[in-house]
Amino acid sequence: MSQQKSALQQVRGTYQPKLPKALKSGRATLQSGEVVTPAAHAETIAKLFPHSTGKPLLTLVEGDQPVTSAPMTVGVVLSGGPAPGGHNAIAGIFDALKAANPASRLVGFLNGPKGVFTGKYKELTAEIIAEYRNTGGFDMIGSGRDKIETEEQIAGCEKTLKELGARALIVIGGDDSNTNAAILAENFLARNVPIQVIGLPKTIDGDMRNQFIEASFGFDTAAKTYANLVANVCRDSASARKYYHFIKLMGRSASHVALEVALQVQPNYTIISEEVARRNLTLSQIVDDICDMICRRAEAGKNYGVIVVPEGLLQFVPEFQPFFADLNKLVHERKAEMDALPDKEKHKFVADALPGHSGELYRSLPETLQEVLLITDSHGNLTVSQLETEKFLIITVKARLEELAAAGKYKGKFSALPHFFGYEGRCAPPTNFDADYCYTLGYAAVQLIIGGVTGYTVSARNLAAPAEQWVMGGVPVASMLTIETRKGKEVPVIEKALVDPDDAPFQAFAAARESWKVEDAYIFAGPVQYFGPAEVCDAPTKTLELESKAKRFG
Ligand code: FBP
Repeated sequence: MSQQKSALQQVRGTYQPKLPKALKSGRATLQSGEVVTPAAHAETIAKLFPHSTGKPLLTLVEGDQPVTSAPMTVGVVLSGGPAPGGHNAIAGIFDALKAANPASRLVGFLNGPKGVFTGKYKELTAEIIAEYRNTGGFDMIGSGRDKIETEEQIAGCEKTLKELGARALIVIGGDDSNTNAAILAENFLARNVPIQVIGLPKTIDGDMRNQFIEASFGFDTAAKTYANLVANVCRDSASARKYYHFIKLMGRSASHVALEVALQVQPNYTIISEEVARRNLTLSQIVDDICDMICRRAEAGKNYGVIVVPEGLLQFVPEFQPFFADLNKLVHERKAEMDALPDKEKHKFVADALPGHSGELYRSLPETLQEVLLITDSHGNLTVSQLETEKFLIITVKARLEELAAAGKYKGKFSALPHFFGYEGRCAPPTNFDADYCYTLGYAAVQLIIGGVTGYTVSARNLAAPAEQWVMGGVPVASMLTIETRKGKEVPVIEKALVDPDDAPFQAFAAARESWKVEDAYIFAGPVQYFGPAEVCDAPTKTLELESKAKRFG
């Protein structure tokens, strides 16, 4: 990385993240609460995680004694896609370790979980940490999408951690990575290996959340960064008045990012995948609704506008659901045969091998979609970031508008441009919220380690309030697990929290969206601000604000 720093980077490097009161006091202690059990498949999960189930919720409260510890070595690993604030999480871990005992050490595993089981790491010194405070990205130690799952991988982790004399491993990741942390913790507990494993909730997708973890880190910065970009496109659209912009936003299956951007910016149309599933909307119904808006805007003399599309959309469209199930099965059962074929033949092979309607649907898709649909990541997730859903929608909307024009029902001009905003936001410098939140998560993780805890994810509540009032603690990972079919097998995973159409954020969007269709009601979010009034710089997301007002988290 470049040694040169921008003026903003230099000043921002000196920002001291805010900590909640209990942590700031230096006397945080753990208070046990109720025992929590999984909402579904409780018995199966108890059998798979006998040593990690039946554990209580933990809350960090201000105690009487300063937090101290014997010198210890802790390892940290970043897992999955980057999310703004990862470096601050590591800085929080470092500072908390040193505050408890200046002789403690922090080791960073390189390039994701593989760094743990293959023993690739570096010691994180005060100088290294100082370079990365309040910066975006995961480049301090790198990340990766490998899993820690097989016996060999678990044995590799144990070997590395024992060689280092590590007391604990902190896994910074999303639902899949925290699940892996639970597997590792259970394995160590079962064999009396004295190494603790703690998870931190990371993902810009905002889908690793529940009543104990109100937000995953990185969502705030990523959504605000995209909101600024989408608002800029809205203004360009209203200025040039000649394009429809179809903007796909990252977020994997969940539409939290799209919904948050819609609430912040009020573009003309936003698709929410979870609503599509709830109302069983077919692709042609979605397209008809978009075309209806385009016709109405044309009548008002507006042949431009902005349409936001969540990247996971196709997985929620009812006619695509059996298709994805068939495809998933095929890709995993006949992978070797497929891999041996050149692309063109592979697509024909897939179309022929898929049953009935699924085969026809696959055959009807553009080649770029056909290709991407065959790729999954190491966790069995579809690589939706590469699915050009926005282009597919443009083609489909255009075809429908031509039919309407031929029938004399549409007289406008349709010129559309595709965009995809994802990588533009995942490594943005963290907002004050994420800078504070990540630092706090890291700081809290160390308190859990000192408290002797393992198999927990750091929990965070009251996040819509100022940082001083956040309530941190720990939630047993096993209590957040459910059973899902991945790569054709039933496996324990943390359930992804999708947008709930009954919750306050979607309800607020649904109540307002009709008036955004023909009016240009755009709100210009503006770039993230780091210096200035708290209402500008420290504001939580609309999602958190609305949920907190509706007392979603009680
Ligand atoms: P995770 O936080 O779950 O790792 O994913 C974040 C994300 O940005 C998703 O929104 C996106 O679909 C995916 O990563 C893309 O990552 P990749 O480029 O590795 O496919």
